[in-house]
Amino acid sequence: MSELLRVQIKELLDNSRRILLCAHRNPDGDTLGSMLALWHYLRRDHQVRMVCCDPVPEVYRFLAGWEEILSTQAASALLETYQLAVAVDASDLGRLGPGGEELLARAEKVVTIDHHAVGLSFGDPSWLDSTAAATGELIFSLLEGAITPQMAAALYTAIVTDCGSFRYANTTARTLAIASRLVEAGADPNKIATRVFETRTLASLRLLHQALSTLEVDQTGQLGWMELRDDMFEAVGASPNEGEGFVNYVRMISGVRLAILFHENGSKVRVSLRSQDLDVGKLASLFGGGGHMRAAGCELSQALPQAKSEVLTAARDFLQGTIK
Ligand SMILES: [Mn+2]
Repeated sequence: MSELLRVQIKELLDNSRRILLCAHRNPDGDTLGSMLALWHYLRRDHQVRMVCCDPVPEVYRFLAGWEEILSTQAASALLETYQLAVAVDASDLGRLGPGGEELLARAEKVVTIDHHAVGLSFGDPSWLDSTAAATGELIFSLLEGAITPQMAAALYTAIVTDCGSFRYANTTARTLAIASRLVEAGADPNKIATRVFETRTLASLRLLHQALSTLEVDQTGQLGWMELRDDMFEAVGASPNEGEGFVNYVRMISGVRLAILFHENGSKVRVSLRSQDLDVGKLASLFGGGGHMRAAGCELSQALPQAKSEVLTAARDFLQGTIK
């Protein structure tokens, strides 16, 4: 199945002249690296446009071509039409953010390439492989044989970020084999790790300090949570994406099986869920969200105290096994 889709999508890419590539909102290394690798491949003999509703986080601004990524708004204003649109690392239309659906309507055909465990995808065809640690793995298999050093760096970044530097449960022999091939093709693991994992702004560390001061663990020791609020960002002058990955500090507490980050964002609360052994995708789906078994999220249109209380109640039931 996967092989058939790979061939079919490769043909569509090679035979379409005007192509739109879409990353998901709050872009991470996987969606950006996957999109950039496709862009480098296609730009040689196609008209190709990259779009993302949110700005590229500072840590990924070393990847060649990132400046070419337009906001959804800027791309819409061009009134272009496309023969093909490709959504990378996103199968749910909402993940493309405001204006995403309207932009896709300007394409004759829409395909999705993703590794999230979702029920239904908007793509036709939709290449969904939840055994892949990252969408970057799928893009690698599409472009294998044509990988330049710039594409290798983008795909290595995609993979190393989604598998937590090969530490997460999604890391497989295939993940490592592909990473090895990408290093052979010119990706520099030390340079990428330094940029992505070991370079932080002072504001982001001050933000972490503030967030950690809200850290709580319940009496069972199995449920941990933390808050990130709008006022914290203002207090330290951090940009909106600088709280990325903070949920992992909750996850690493010894004994915690379910880690939650409540990220207040205007009138909404974004909830990140992590676990070492539970299928948190199920918990996220109770609130209309989704993701992977060990990493998922949802968004609630409620004030922070209400959102917290609802999610924590469900989380306790989930841990006790009353929600399956
Ligand atoms: Mn991904």
